[in-house]
Amino acid sequence: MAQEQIGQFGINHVSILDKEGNVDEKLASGFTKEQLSEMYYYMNLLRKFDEKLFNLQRSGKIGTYAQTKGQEASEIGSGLALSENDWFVPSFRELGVYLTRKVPKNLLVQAWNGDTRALGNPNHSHNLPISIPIGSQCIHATGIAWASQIKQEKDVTIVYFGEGATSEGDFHEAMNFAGVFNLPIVFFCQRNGWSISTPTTKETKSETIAQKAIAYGFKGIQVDGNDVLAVNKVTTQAIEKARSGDGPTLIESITYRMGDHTTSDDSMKYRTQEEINEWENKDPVLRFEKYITNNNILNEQEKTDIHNAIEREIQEAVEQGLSVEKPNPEQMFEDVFAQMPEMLKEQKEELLNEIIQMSEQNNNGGNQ
Ligand SMILES: Cc1ncc(C[n+]2csc(CCOP(=O)(O)OP(=O)(O)O)c2C)c(N)n1
Repeated sequence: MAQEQIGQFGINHVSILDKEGNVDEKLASGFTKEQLSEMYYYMNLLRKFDEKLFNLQRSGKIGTYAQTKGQEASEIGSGLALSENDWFVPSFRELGVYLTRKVPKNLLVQAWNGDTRALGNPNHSHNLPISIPIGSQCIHATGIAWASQIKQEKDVTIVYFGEGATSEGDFHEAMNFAGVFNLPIVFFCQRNGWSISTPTTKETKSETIAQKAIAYGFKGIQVDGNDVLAVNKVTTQAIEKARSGDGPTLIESITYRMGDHTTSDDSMKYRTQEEINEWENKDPVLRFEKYITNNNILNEQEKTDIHNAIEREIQEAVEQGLSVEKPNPEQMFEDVFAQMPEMLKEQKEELLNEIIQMSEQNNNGGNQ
């Protein structure tokens, strides 16, 4: 029996900022003041907007909400690496990427209030709506990237998902196809520790998520997802690689979901306060704040101006988003298929009949 090693595979982990806000100067050089200010604005906007949406749910003003707290660096660092025409394919926890894509904030309030008109592609922008079925958006993203390749367009597609999605067939089919066709796509896994109550260690036996790319013939890379500079650098490189025709990358962004899974969850039933405290020490927003302050990138006045602008913008977005007239229930059947299939037509009819019956009952009740 003869044995020889026919391949050797490894995964790199990238970080630039440590948790005290100190940087690896060699890796940090190259970011301009403008870029760093933009990151500072978006990281803080996301933290504040997320808090606001959470409070709106708690006060009964919007429906179920999925917090992004803790994932600011992962979302802002990657979102800012995209060009306007790139395709953004989210799951449901990418509020920060929507912000960097300049989707109006009032529409985001509206969307989390259950209004399907809000993110239904009103301007034919390259930002897809929130996707709830875990992993299914990976297939859509691969299809979009394939279309860009066939049309010889230079747009890159980025698809976001949690590590839970990597247990779904859809993720593997999308990755395989992307590898075989060398598609212009970046798979961005926000590995945030938990898939509702399932920890990452029960999700996969793999040491890293990034190594799953090796099986499909392309590069996987791991990044400190609480380090906005590292995430931005790694994502920029992956996007450039895809744009120049060198195919897909899988990015594993290691971060932590500091809040509950959604406002319907109570994470204290399955994780400890010690674990949360440990990650609070690596808070991406505070870490970046230390870097910005210690290196005098922004002075106190500049920071105050940014925070005041954020407060104002959120206030306006909430006022506008909540004052929109409620959609007609039929609306949720629109914009799904170009031609509505029979099954959906029947469901729509059934709903309309139920609404008529309910309103008749209410009217009768009111007359008694
Ligand atoms: C196909 C499918 N199965 C189950 C669910 C229920 N579900 C909603 S969120 C979730 C966990 C997702 O975890 P992960 O992909 O890691 O993303 P995270 O919530 O951590 O951002 C599950 C199982 C679903 N939405 N879709």
